[in-house]
Amino acid sequence: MTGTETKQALSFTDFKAEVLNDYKIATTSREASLLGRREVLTGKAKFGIFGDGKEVPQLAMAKAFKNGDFRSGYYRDQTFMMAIGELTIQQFFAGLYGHASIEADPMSAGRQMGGHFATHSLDENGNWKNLTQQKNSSSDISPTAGQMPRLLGLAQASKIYRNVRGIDATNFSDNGNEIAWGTIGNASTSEGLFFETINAAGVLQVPMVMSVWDDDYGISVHARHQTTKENISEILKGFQRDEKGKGYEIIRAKGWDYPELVAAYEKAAKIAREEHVPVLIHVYQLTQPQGHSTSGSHERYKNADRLAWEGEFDCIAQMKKWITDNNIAPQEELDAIDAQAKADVLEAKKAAWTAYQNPIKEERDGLVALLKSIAAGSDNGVFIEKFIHELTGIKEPMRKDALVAARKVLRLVVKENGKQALSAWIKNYIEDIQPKYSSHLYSQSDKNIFTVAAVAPDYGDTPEDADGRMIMRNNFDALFAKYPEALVFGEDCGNIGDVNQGLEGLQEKYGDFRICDAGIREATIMGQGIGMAMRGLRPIAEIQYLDYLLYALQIMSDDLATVHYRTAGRQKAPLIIRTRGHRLEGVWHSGSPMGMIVNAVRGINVLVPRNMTKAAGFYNTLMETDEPALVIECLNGYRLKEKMPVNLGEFKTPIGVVETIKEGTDITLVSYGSTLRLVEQAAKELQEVGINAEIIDVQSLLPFDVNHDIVKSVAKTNRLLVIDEDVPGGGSAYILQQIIDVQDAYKHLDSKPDTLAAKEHRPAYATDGDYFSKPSVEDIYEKVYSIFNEAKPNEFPELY
Ligand SMILES: Cc1ncc(C[n+]2csc(CCOP(=O)(O)OP(=O)(O)O)c2C)c(N)n1
Ligand SMILES: [Mg+2]
Repeated sequence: MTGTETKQALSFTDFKAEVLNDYKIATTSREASLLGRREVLTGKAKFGIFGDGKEVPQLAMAKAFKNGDFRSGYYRDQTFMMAIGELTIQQFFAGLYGHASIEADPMSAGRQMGGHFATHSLDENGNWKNLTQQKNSSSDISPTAGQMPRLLGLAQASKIYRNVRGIDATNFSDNGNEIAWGTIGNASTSEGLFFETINAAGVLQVPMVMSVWDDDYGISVHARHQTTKENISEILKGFQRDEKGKGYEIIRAKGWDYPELVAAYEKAAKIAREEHVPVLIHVYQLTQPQGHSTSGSHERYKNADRLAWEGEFDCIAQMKKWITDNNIAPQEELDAIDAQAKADVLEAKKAAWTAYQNPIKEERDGLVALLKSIAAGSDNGVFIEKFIHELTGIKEPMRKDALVAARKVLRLVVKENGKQALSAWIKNYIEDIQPKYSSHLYSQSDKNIFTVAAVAPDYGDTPEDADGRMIMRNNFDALFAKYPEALVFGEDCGNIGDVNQGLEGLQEKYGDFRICDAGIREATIMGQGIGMAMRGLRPIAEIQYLDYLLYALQIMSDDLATVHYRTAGRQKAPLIIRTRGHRLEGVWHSGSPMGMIVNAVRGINVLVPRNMTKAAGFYNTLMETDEPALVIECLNGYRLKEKMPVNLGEFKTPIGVVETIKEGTDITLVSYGSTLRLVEQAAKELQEVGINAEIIDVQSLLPFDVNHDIVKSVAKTNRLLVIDEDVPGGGSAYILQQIIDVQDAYKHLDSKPDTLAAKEHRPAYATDGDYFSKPSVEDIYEKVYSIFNEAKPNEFPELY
């Protein structure tokens, strides 16, 4: 044998091994889907959504996917996760069962339904791992196209790492060579988030490879109802880069054609990685052998012809045919792989089930032993025995079964000796188990917000007054100098330094990668921030006005607020969102929808500073933490004078701590943001009639008054009024719930705890619109006065 022959022989062996290994992954993945569906139909798992029919393109994508790269995709990608070595069959089933353990189900510790994938960016202490040494997947979310905004940021991070000097990229990037790989279903491309992201990535020229898995359907709805011309790559043709300008490389590949797919992904990766040009791969002619999910069957909406075509063009069947037609391996060898896959999946499934059930059974057995001993000494022994019988009779127990029984039995023994032990068992059990379902909504690392100490602004020997916006600007200057990984972007942020000039001149100083204009596209501005924060940068995403946060609120709520929680602490996105609002002019520049926001974004800190120094202090604090936050600056505060601190970038407003801005004895007035100036004025006027109000600035809505200082004030004044500019029952109701319910302030009240909010409608335009829409100084005065009129009518006769 000559040298060349040996080489060729070896390379064919290698080639064959690689193809067969791919085939094995595909067929194993398929078997997992088939068995997974059965697990749901027999009641062992609750819901199943699988990747069958999409296996082969994912093998091709996995081949081109390198260490350091990121995926942002959706629930069909199990084969890809298996191919990159980040999902075992046992883990697949652990996820399906909802095994609440990060070791058993590394995707989400059982928090997400199966089919939602993730890798670990953080270790168990919340510290970054080296992301350049592993293959990364950002954690999936269920809202269709919700993976798109973050994808943009994941890709943009490479651009920043390649172009901005001075950032310590050790854990995050090798000169920006990483690709962010997106996947989406054909029907989900109908969402606005898809188009917004596609356009933004074209503008930004980021290394993003976007795959559309096109199976012609979105559940039962055919492409003719989804996509113009039923063809996403056809209608995106205008994005193709050409002599007229930069854009995309658009590639089409058939979903069952293994060599075509491998070539397509190789080409796409080269373009994106080397040139930082986004690529769209439209993978068409895919199928869905078992229909959309376990909640229905596709025979209801696919006709016989379609079903027959899907059978023939099933990507695995076609791959098999290609292997045999090209004499890479004989049919028998592939059949043997199929048989092995079946056996492997069955075995891994059993192992996952046992691992999932064993601890639950042990916990239940512990309870049963305790209940037996309690029953023996109880007057209600027979009834308790019945619970024991039922509990032990459950073949596949849940934790819920044990707790329900324990809590019901507790009622039976509440007056007996057995109570003590059972009540202790229940308390310990909940204390032990609850974190499995509730931990990591916020950071539990040593960089959580409570680890940063407050630092007061230092005004030096000769304090100077300045416009609020100058304090903001000078403080940002100090922050950008201190943190090379910090960057800000938003509408009008770059060239003019934001609409209120809080970033004036900083683009010239720090360059247009760090101080950057963005298109008018709030959701993807948010996504840029989420994705870049997930890759170690410290983005500040600016939403120009609070009223327009709604465009981004969905992605804040679904993605940013949940990322740490839904990965049980293994991913984070310490994004700072900067916006301005509360009070200016007209329906869309005066909103203060704080109730909506705090109720939509548990998992994000929500900060409402009353002036620019407080706001700047929040940014300084946040840069030292690893938590996401929304900071709402007062829209009408940029031209108001404040003293200029000398310790710019260093003074820190503590988070979750209220501030008493006026001491008083008669009533506690609680407010935040722009409204406080009116409250202060009203308090002055109330003083004239002998009502001495205490004013508390909440400052931080999430978290809320962690030291419970407000109740201490109410204990002193015995009266409480909460004032804000949201609708009635909005932010003020939230605050009242915190004070009355969480802090138990009702014990100290001599008058009804009250709220004063804006009108139910949006604020009308101009001075009178404002006066008749939002609480005014007179409204606040009269509300407080009426509380005293009720308590002491002689002293405070009624006004009306
Ligand atoms: C915002 C939103 N709307 C509706 C749904 C329910 N839903 C889940 S998957 C799906 C169809 C998606 O079809 P496609 O994008 O083609 O992906 P495929 O399942 O076909 O791979 C729908 C409507 C959802 N998850 N999110
Ligand atoms: Mg589809």
